[in-house]
Amino acid sequence: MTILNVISFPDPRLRTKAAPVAAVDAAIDQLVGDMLETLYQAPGIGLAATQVNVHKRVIVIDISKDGDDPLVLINPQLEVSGELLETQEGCLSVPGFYEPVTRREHTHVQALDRQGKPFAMDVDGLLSVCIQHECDHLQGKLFVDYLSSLKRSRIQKKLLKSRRAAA
Ligand code: GNR
Ligand code: NI
Repeated sequence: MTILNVISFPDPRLRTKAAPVAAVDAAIDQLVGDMLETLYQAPGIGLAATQVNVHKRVIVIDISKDGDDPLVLINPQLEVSGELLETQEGCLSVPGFYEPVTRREHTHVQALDRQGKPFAMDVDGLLSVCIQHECDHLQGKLFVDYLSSLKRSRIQKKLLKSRRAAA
């Protein structure tokens, strides 16, 4: 397995819309394995293929404390419902920034698992937030898009500055 490079805001590749996976084959299994390794190493609670510059509808998530409960979503389809709730969100592609984002409470998701088998689940809480956040990535959307343009441009400026300093 390989740790993949996670691209960060404002990289325009994060704006790419991911294509559906046509077949859950060995190449997709390898991608899922590499994404899980990248997620655990980061560490993070979710990773969308978009963030590793692969523009396919693949997501990996693990919100468990011990990092031993991976959830793989291929070609996810979401229906959100319920109350609006605000959560502090962060993103591996926006390192170091945490800001409140308002989303719907419930998520119904249908997807294929790592074996290509369809499944569905209804979730709330952090898992619901995380699935919505990851599905946004597959559409080229980032949590900073929910913030004011002033906040977003400040974050962009700081990230570009720290990247220049690191280079
Ligand atoms: O690791 C992550 N933590 C997180 C916290 C609150 C809301 C969403 C997230 S997802 C993020 C990992 C990431 O960037 N996934 O795309
Ligand atoms: Ni993210």
